[in-house]
Amino acid sequence: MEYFKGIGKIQFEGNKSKNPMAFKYYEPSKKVMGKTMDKHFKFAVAYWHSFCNLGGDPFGSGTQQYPWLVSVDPIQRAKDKMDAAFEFMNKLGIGYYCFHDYDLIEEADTLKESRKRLDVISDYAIDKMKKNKVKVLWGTANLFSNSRYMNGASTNPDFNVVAFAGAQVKNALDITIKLKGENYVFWGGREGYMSLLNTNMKLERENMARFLHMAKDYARKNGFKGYFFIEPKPMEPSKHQYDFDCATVLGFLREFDLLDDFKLNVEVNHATLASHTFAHELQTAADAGALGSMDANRGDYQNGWDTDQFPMDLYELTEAMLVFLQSGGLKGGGVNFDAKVRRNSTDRVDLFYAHIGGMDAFARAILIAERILKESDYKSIIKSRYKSFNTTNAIKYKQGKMTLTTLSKIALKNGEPGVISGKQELLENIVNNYL
Ligand code: XUL
Ligand code: CO
Repeated sequence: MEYFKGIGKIQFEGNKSKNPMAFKYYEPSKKVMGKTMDKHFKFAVAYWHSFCNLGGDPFGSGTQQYPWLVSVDPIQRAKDKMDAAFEFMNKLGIGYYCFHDYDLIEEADTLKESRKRLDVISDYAIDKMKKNKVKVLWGTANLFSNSRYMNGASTNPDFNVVAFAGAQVKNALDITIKLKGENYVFWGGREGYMSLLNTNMKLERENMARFLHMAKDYARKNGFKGYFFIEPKPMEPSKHQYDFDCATVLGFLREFDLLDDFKLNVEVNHATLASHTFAHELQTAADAGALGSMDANRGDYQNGWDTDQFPMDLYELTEAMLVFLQSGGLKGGGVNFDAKVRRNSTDRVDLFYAHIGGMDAFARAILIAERILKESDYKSIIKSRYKSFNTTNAIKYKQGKMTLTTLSKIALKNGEPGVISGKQELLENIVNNYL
C-alpha cells in the first residue's frame, strides 16, 4: 500500500524554486568545508514523533488518523507502520532513522512476549533495510511511558523496577546491534526526582552509573562498536533530571569513568529549557571532545515546555553551525529530527513540509556559517581578542609553568591593564550580514 500518495522523490531545486515539495538549500552532494552536506548531517527521522504520535495534548486526545495504524493485529500494525516509515524516508531521501523499542512495535503484556514482538519486527526491518538505503542512527529504550517507571528506571527506589529496566535495555541493545545501529541513546526522562524530600539522590545517581556501565559492558561483549549518547534535559517529565545539561552530564561521566564510551546527544529545545543557547550546549560538548549527535527541533520562547517544533530559527542554527563547523563535526552521530508536526497539521503532506523545512534550515545555516568563517573578519576578530596569550609570559602560563607569585610580579611591572572592547555588536552585525 502507498501511504503518501501523489508524492514523488523530493529533489533539490535551488532557492529560486517555488515548489514546496523541493529542497531549496539541502543539496546532499554539495561540499561545505570539504565535506558533503549529507555526511555532515546524517539526517534521521524520529520514529516516535513521525509515525506513532497521534498529536494528543493535556487538553485533548489525538487528532492524527494514521492509515498505518488501522489493523487490529499489533504485529500487522507495526509492519504497516514500518512500510509507511520506509516509504517516507525513501521519498524524502533521508538515510537514517532513530527509534525507541516500543515505537517499532507496541509493548505486549509480558516481557517475554514483548521480546518476541521485537524479534519479529526487527526481522522485518532487516529485510526492508536490505532493499532500501536506510540505516539506524541510534536505538533506545522507552523507560518513561509505562507506569512502572513513574519513579524512575535505573534510578528507581525499587530494585525490581531497576531489573525490569535492565531487561528492557538488554532487548533494545540486542535489536540495535541486530539492525547495525550506529549508536545507542540514553535519555533519562524520569531519571531524576519529583521531590527531593523522598529521594536518596546519592544512591540514585550511583545506581544510574552502575546501570550505564552494565549496559556498556553488555553491548561491547556483543560486538557493539558505536558510541553511547546521553541526552541532557533539565526537567519534564521530572521536576529535576540528573542529566540536567551538558556540563552536568560531563561531570557525571567523569565522576563515574564513562567518558570514553559515552558522548552527548544535544537537543535544541532541551538547551532552551536549561536556560542555555543551543550553541552553548554544542560548545560545551565539543570542548570536552564529546559532541556525539544532535536532536534537531526548536522550543517556543514564550512557552516554557518542550514543544518539539521543527527547526526554523535561522539565527539560532547559524550560531550552532559556527560551533559545529569549528568543532570538527559529530562523534558517530547525526541530526535527528526529534520534532513533531503540530496537532492541527493533519495532512500527510505536512510531515514532508516539516522535514523539508528542517533540512533546508540546517543546510542554509551551514552555508551561512561557512561563508562567515571563510569570508568575514569573524575569526580574526576572535583571534585578535586573545592575542595576548601568544606572548612569552602567557605561553608559560598556559604550559602551567607559572605561579601566583609570578603573576603578581608581572602585574606589578606592567601596571593597570587597558580597557579592550569585546566587539559584540560588530560580531552580531557580521552574522546578520551573511544571513
Ligand atoms: C524527550 C526526548 C526523547 C529522546 C529519546 O524530550 O528528546 O524523545 O530523544 O528518548
Ligand atoms: Co530528543
